[in-house]
Amino acid sequence: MSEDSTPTRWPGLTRRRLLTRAGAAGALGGAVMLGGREALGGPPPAAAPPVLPDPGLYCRLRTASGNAANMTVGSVDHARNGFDPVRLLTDFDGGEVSTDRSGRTVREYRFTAVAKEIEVAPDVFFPAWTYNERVPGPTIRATEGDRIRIHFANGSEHPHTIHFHGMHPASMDGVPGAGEVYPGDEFTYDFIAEPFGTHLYHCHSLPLKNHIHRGLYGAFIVDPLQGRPEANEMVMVLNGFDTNFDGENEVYAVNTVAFAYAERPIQIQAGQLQRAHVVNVTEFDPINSIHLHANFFNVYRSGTSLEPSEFVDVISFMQAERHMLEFAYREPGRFMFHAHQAEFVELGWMSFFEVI
Ligand SMILES: [Cu+2]
Repeated sequence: MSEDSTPTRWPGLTRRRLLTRAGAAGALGGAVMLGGREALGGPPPAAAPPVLPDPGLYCRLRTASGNAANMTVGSVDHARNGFDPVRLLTDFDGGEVSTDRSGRTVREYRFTAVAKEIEVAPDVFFPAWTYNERVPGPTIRATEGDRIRIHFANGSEHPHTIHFHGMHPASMDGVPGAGEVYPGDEFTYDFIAEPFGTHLYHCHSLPLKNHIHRGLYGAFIVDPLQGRPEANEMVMVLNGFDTNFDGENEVYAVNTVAFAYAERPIQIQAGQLQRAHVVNVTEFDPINSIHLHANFFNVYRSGTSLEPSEFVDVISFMQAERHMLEFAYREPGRFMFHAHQAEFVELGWMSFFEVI
């Protein structure tokens, strides 16, 4: 299979067909085949139209030996995308900082909505709608009580908003009628960052799921006034991409690119406290999850407490649900973490920590 074939957008490829094709392709390996059949509850009915081989698919997926990890073949051009999942992990944006007359910290941001084609897996492109040409949008980070001012310009062809999960006046809610911005217009969202926690923002124009799944979302982290113990912090936005617009995701990821941290494991130190802000924005599937191998983590639901509520090794997320997780690895080694829905794993949501 040639690697230099023209990138396709898989116009006729549904997730059902993708999985069926995977099942039909012995070369792909058992994990993908089993996953496809389990996910579909059996082979397609006899009356189903014939499934033709997708010329690029077999090249793009493989089952790696060693860690039994599904991965993609080839790599995504992060420079072309303009963002790199490895950098997104720790790319916290405190904005342009000033102080108002009362002594309050003010953090200002400039967001622009623009359409941009992004590569979500090698040679798999998605016509995204973005904040500042990246998916997810910038990770806004503030301390509770800071004033947030987001100057939002709409450089796209559709109306959009920025709706924050947090506390704010109705006029700042970022919904149709309160902060919706038409193409070419601008609006400034202005509110106090509260409560502390791991939050998110997303477009709230209609139809809602279409605007969200196109890529208009990001993390919004508000730190408690008293701070938290020193840790290595990272942001993980769980997302999916319906690349053929059939109402189902074909690709799943953490921070947009399928298998990004399987290709390049996240380097962390043994014994060091890790703090992950995990936000689920996956549309079309009612639930997502995260599971760490060989370890357990403390859960701070929505990041809104200073004390953990659970100590587990897997936790689920509804859309917009988020958890702050804290954990440490005792010994060096390579440890998987992934969704515990096997289908999501096979379609991109599989990652590693490289503990050194
Ligand atoms: Cu929108």
